[in-house]
Amino acid sequence: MKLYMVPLAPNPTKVMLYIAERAELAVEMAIEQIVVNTVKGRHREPEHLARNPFGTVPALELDDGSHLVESLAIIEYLEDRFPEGTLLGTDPLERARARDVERIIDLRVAGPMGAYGHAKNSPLGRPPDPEKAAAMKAQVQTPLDYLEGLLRDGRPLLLGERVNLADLTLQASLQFLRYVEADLFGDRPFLRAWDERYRERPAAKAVLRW
Ligand SMILES: N[C@@H](CCC(=O)N[C@@H](CS)C(=O)NCC(=O)O)C(=O)O
Repeated sequence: MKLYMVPLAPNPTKVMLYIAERAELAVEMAIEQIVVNTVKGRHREPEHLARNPFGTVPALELDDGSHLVESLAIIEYLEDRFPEGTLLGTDPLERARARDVERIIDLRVAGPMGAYGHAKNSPLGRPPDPEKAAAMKAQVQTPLDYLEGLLRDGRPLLLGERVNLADLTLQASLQFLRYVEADLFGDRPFLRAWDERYRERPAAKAVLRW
């Protein structure tokens, strides 16, 4: 299999962290990682559009040459195909809680965080937009409070002792914020401690560049 990705972007980073975390559990999925240079616009060229008509990364090329183009579907496929030591767990409620938190992060935090980063200091050269930055900052307050609340019981990671998809999804967005030198955590000491802790993990050290 081949993963078409670009290192800084949150959705590919989530999948890259996932592959690295599974490798730490000795699950080798033999996925070649190939950079699509989005800064040079390669994701909008025919070669990549043939893989993914929506022109986004990541895209996972399967052994039959077909592609999966949604990061969550890619991860769930890999969970199902390599079921030893999965990150989502095996108990139905455990899996549901993990997906619940992952969806909250992806739908309520990741989008506004990305938009906030671009509004503050866009690496794509978009002009600063203080009004949009303020609106995005306001949007993430309730979900960040929710995540801070989860960690307040002393658990090391978002779902407990074991690393979970939720940790990867949040960390993938945070890398982008770090790159643009922005911070949205405010006065949330548990999230800050979680961030430091997660970035000490071998998988994080292998994947995160910022
Ligand atoms: N829902 C998709 C979103 C993919 C996506 O929007 N990827 C971004 C990078 S994080 C991208 O390729 N952006 C380039 C563009 O939209 O032009 C997923 O979860 O994989």
